[in-house]
Amino acid sequence: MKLTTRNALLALTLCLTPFSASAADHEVKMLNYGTEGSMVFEPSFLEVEVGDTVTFIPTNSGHNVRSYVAPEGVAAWNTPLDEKTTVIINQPGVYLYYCPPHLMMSMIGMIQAGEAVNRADLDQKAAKLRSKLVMKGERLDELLAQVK
Ligand SMILES: [Cu+2]
Repeated sequence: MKLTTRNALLALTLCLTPFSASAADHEVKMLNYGTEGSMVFEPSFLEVEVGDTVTFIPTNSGHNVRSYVAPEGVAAWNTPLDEKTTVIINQPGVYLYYCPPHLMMSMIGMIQAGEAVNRADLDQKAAKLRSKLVMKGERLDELLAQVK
């Protein structure tokens, strides 16, 4: 009897392992100067799978990450300043975030997981955000153009 239970547990473990092994972590650096200019997230656009994680790395200091658009049911994030923080992307859709100290300089980024199910909400909120981008506002248009 004991042996049967053990075998059943082992079989279950083997079944679950491929799923947990497929979740990837993606790194986004917070930079004062990057290949796309000053005050940037790099890469600024990420395509991930649902279940993946994204880790924000404070390569330079003075930055943090606040979620602005996220699919329904996702808890908002507002990471501590200068702290490496990992978020789990557990709902399909598009996530738009920014660095609060450098919003005017368009320090923004986007994550797409699966289908862009919240596209209408994204476009509506992005239009509101656009008016707050004093410099390099075209970065938002470039990110929106990458949504599939
Ligand atoms: Cu910043």
